[in-house]
Amino acid sequence: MTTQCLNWQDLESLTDFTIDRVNGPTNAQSKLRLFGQAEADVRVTLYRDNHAWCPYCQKVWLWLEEKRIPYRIEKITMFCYGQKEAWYKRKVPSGMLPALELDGQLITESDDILLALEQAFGPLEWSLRDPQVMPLRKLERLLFRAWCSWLCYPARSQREDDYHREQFLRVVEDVEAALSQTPGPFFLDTFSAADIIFVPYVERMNASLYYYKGYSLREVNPRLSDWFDGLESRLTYRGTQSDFHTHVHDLPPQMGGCYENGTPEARRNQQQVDQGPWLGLPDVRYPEPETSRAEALQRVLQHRVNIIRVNPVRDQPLDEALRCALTHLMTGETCPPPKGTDVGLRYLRDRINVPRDMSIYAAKRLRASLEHTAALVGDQQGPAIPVRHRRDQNPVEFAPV
Ligand SMILES: N[C@@H](CCC(=O)N[C@@H](CS)C(=O)NCC(=O)O)C(=O)O
Repeated sequence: MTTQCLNWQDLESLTDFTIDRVNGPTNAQSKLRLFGQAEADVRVTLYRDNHAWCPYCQKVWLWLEEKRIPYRIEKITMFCYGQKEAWYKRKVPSGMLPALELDGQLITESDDILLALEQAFGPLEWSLRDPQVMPLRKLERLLFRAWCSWLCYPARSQREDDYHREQFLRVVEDVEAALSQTPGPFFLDTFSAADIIFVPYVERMNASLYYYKGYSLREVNPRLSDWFDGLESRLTYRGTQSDFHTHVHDLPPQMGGCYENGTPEARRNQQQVDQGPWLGLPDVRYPEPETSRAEALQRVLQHRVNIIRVNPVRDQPLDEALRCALTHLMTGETCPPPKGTDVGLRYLRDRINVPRDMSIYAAKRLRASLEHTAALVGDQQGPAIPVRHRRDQNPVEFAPV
């Protein structure tokens, strides 16, 4: 059914989504985490990247959340999407992330940070230096290198691509064997620092190989599949979890390039990740929460002035088009947007970031409504997502208004 789109006030009345960012579940928007303790108990400040793209930051972030250590969060701009804050460069001249202050002492390098945190607060089940964890850390580095060799260099022939694929799959077999040493889904008897070491890059491998190489890590490896399911049973992980669309477009500038192999599977996967349908992608398996649409709406309402200002279409037509998409999101009713706004709706569809902006299902629902609404007036895609930098994502454009 075609209908008139709702106004902003009507839309506001359709969401009461709220979470406790200080004491509630892990989420990317928090600036302070207390876990029920007093602010005076905070001994830690984590400096992490504004968009939650940095894998090393995710490692420390997840560790602090699992241990429920009270901490403050300062968000820093990465070189690939904007200018590094001068005050941060005075603190950390290289500008590298993450960094952490513990009782006023600055620590850089994610593994050193975790070791210092272990010393202050005790290990997350097993220390990084535990003889059971050390070989797993080595295995993670082997997997990382095999992934880079396959993804981050252009293959001169199909044979060369196949060779790197086989090398990677050999290490994956070792990972499967390591995971099968315990009856549960995790590397050791319970979720621990050993899993945290693997989380950031295995999440990025799952996304990037699906998209650029047509290889579905999570679907074809039973132990890794169980491992992902085990991670997703934890609210801590869900709060840091990204999605395929975000990763496949944040990795190229960070890795210095990601190279596709042109297989029919890769082409099909690229089409789905970029243009939907987003539900059903193997980037998430836990059931969709009832609040996903209300969450997406609440997040757009919070930033709508900037969302409209930075859009290539802008102003009144985009304002109306966005309300059409949000009406579809919340009511399921089709609202044709003004002519020529398909580009603007797709521009936004391509720039929703998980978990920076919202959680994974909220983003899938919002992308679907933006695409559904755009398709009513045209098939023009938005400007291509840059691959050498992501200055289209400069956070200064989203400073609070
Ligand atoms: N070995 C370091 C690596 C950290 C690292 O490479 N950080 C990157 C982001 S993933 C960085 O901060 N680069 C500077 C920037 O992109 O602004 C660690 O484990 O902490």
